[in-house]
Amino acid sequence: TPSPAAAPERRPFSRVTPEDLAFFSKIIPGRTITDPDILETSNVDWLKSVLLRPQTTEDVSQILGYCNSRNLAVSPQGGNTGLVGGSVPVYDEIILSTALMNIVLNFDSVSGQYRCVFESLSLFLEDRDYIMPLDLGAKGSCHIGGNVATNAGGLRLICYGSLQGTVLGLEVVLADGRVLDYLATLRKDNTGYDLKQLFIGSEGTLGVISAVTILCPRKPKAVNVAFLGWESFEQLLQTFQRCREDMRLLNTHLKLANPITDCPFYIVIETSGSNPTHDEEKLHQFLEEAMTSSQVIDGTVAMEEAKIKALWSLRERVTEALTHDGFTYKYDISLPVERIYQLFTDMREHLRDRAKSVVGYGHVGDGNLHLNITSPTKDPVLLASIEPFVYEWTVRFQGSISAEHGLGLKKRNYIYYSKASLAVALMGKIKTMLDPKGILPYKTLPDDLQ
Ligand code: FAD
Ligand code: 2HG
Ligand code: ZN
Repeated sequence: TPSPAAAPERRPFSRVTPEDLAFFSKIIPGRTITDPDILETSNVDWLKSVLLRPQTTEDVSQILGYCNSRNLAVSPQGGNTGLVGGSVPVYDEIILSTALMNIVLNFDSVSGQYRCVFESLSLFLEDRDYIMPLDLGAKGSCHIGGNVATNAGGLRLICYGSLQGTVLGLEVVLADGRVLDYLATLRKDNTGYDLKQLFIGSEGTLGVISAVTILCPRKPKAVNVAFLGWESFEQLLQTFQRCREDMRLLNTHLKLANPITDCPFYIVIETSGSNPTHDEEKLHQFLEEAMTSSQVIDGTVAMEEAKIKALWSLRERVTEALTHDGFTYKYDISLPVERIYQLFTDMREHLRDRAKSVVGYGHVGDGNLHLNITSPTKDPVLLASIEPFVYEWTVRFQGSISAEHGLGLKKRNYIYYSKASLAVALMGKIKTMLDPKGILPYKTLPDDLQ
């Protein structure tokens, strides 16, 4: 039997013909790309596909309508920053990229409608004194459609909640090309089932998100960032958690210096508010208490933008630092917060010296551990020691095997660790209803439901 992580078998989709290419070139002239050098940037390993870059919803609708009638498989792609192999073709699926769908459609003081590259959207909002309710280390490359398709969590979730709450409406092109206009701007709207929730986190398997209405907070007048270090996880848990190994990697691989004394655990806390003097006073009071009562070893505070960015880099660039170790096995685990560190120590003990590094970091406020295990190259023996150990451990403590990255290609067959059979079967029915020919294949749902 093939391992659950192995690629699924290619399904009997049509192959792209010169006539298909001629059709695409007619709809999106100059944006139907077969040049292997350009394809390589979107496509990672496979040079057998075609890359389509629609600009409008109508373009996407025509492309999907055509692919559905021709039985051509499609892989939607945003910024290609996802970490579970969701955005790249498994075989010869057509890559439908949202890179050129980069406009702000509408903006008012409550919400805005966008199809956008994340960074341009963030800058647009900041110019108007608003911010995105979501922030993440991939902000330079990811797209808002990709963020919604993965229900990305990120660094502000504890403050503004998840996209399931801040997304007010969506426009989705269904697999057969029909356009579902669900672009509400209302805070409250209980007319029928909330269909948009089906698409938030659907990872490109139910349709292509072509526009989003999102509730954006005002830009805070005061932002303070504190970077603190602790001796023990229990002490840190009085506030929150992070781990030493990633600091060593940041120092050696990215030359990012630790601004405080070396500690076993670190945490970055950002506060935002409307009154700089008042906020600063409150933060200092909190820090004083933390220094005395929860035995913070050392800490530093930033109020000016450059230092705030520098402190956040220590957190946001761990993923990048890890790539310098060679190959990384990545796990994105949700757990009751007091268990987070135990999974890390149990894994380290379980693996002994088989891994190069076992690194634990994440979003302690959300009970989300990013457990990353590196090795110089891909190592099937190491992988067999990690899995299913990590999933079984997670289930034993009522956790989830994907907190915020989704299942994509890599984790699709592990869904049963976190969801009951009936729930997965219902997901399969929804998939069949929205994509009856299965032209958005291979991802998120297990092979038996593809
Ligand atoms: P892609 O990677 O291109 O696609 C991701 C999935 O969504 C694929 O399955 C794809 O088919 C589908 N998709 C993309 N666009 C659409 C669309 N318009 N309609 C339908 N389906 C679509 N994730 C977090 O949750 N929190 C973090 O803090 C975080 N930090 C990160 C830091 C770094 C350095 C990196 C590299 C990644 C990080 N991620 C994080 C993971 C990743 O950035 C997010 O999952 C992000 O939301 C993906 O957006 P994208 O545009 O790159 O999508
Ligand atoms: C983060 O929080 C991202 O930095 C990426 O979700 C986590 O690389 C990872 O494991
Ligand atoms: Zn994360």
